[in-house]
Amino acid sequence: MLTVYSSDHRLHHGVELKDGAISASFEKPERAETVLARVKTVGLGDIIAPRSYEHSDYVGAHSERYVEFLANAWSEWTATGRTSQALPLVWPIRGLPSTEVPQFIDGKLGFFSMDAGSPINEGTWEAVCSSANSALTGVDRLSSGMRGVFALCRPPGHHAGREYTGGYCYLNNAAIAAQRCIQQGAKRVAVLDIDFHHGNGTQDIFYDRSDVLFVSIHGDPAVCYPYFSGHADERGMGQGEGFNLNLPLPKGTAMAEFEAALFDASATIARYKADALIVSLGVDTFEGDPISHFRLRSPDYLRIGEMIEGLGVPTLFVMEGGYMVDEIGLNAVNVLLGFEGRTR
Ligand code: OKP
Ligand code: ZN
Repeated sequence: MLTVYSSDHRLHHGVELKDGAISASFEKPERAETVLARVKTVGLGDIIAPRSYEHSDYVGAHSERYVEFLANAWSEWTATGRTSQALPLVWPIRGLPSTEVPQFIDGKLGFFSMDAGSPINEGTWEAVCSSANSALTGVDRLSSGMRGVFALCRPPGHHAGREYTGGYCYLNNAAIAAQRCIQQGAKRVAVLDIDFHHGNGTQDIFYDRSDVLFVSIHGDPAVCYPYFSGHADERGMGQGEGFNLNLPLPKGTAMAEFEAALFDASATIARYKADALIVSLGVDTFEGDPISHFRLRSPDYLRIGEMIEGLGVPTLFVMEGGYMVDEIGLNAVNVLLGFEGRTR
């Protein structure tokens, strides 16, 4: 399987607010390096750099004003004399009257974010573009006839909505990829999100559309981040009604129950008869993940890959979460080996 990877992801690194204190972010450069090392160790296939794309290639999944905000945020922030990372501190929660985009950067940061989990540094935008460009390059390879491609994206994307950052995410790489498939003539695209956390951003982007089916297996939002999205009764709206499927599972879920949910997800995707499949590949479902609450074990990821292959659809894997640095490479690449039938 072909891997698309850019070392530009290293330009982005940040800190996070956790347990009431600032600490180094779990979403760190070593994550992608560990996955890349595993791709090489098993000889998964060629590794190529993404080509470059225009900002307009991110519009569709996102709004133009949001992409502009991201591109300019660091320079607007530093223009006020600040030198450390840009973070929001006030949000347009329900009940506050104004729906206008503020003119000052501090207001914009709140307007265009769901939480304080996506800090912006000097190199953030360049890294974010390289991540989205890896997904876009993956789509372009799929359309030239490949059965499966791996976009080794970092930072991740599935919490980023049409107009907001959140949960380490800026541009929604999977959604940008799905949108490109549609632009290139696909009639139906399915996005399967198997990261531990609900892909609220992808759901947001396609919620009112029937040309992109979104299916997500994740920790129950009653007790898991992102808390405000991911319940089973969120099924889409308007044209998109019935084209959004959430399969929340309790904390502590192991492979037997996860596999049953993946079976249901697969049946829904098979009925949809998708022309292309985008997999939001998070491996924070692993039993040792430091910020998540499922109990999958390393061999389980081979089985997951096999089941995804069984759908028989050209598939782009887009890297999302996974925070136990030592095993993230093993687990992510196990999904890809399972897809390729290399299970022993
Ligand atoms: C990004 B991805 C919960 C803290 C949540 C944000 C998690 C973002 C996960 N204790 N912090 O879906 O892997
Ligand atoms: Zn996650």
